[in-house]
This record gives sequence, structure tokens and C-alpha cells, in this order.
Amino acid sequence: MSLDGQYDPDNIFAKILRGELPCVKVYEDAHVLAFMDIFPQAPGHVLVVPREAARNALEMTDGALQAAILRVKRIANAVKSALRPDGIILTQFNGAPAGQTVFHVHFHIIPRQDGVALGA
Ligand code: DGP
Repeated sequence: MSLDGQYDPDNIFAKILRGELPCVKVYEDAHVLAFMDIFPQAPGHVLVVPREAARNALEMTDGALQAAILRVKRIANAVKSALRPDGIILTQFNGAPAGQTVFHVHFHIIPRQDGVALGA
């Protein structure tokens, strides 16, 4: 899926946002829903999913993107407090060639521990 194309309202994260599929919720408000990644790269891997219907960050309105990234920071700080990781990856993929597999914009919060490989 390239960067150009149509938003599919039946993508998995849209269904989770609508409550049609379950998730392990960690935070929600008017702007985002955050839940545990089903295929975590590390323990505590959280996804922050903006409620705006956009395939990727480039398509988001400035206001929704600003609201989302502030919540990513807040939730990452909560992850830091809860898990005391040595580092935290904040990342986000746009388009299949960049590694995106679910085409509703989302941000990854991945706690990292010294000496532990990703996916271990
Ligand atoms: P990305 O490559 O950035 O599109 O990553 C999508 C992430 O979403 C990937 O880490 C796995 C996760 N994921 C896929 N399907 C589901 C699901 O149904 N529930 C949850 N919680 N996570 C999912």
C-alpha cells in the first residue's frame, strides 16, 4: 500500500476504535485510544491510535497530530514510571515500504532494557 490511496474504514484499528474488536486499553480520551500491541517488540509495547480517520501521519490534520504526539509523550512517561526501562522507542511508520502493516495512523511506544534484543 503506497502513501496515496483511500482510507479503509474497516481496518483493524478503526474496528478497535469503534469497539467492534477488543483491546487491552491503557488510555483513552477524545483524541486517542492507547492499547497494548498484540505482537509486542518488548514487554510494555503500547500503541497510541489517533481517533482521526487517517492512514498515516502525513494525512493528519495539524490539530489531531499535535494532540496525538502530546498524548504519546504523556503515555510514554507513564510507561517510564511503571516499567523503569533503560530507554523508550517512540516510532511511527508511513506506508508499507516503511514498515506499516495497519493502515490507520498509530504510534509505537516500546520500552527498552539494556542488553535485551527487540522481540526477545
Ligand atoms: P505497524 O507496522 O506500525 O503498522 O504496526 C502495527 C502493529 O499493530 C503491530 O506491532 C502489531 C499490532 N497489531 C496488529 N493487529 C493488532 C490487533 O488486532 N490488536 C492489537 N492490539 N495490535 C495489533
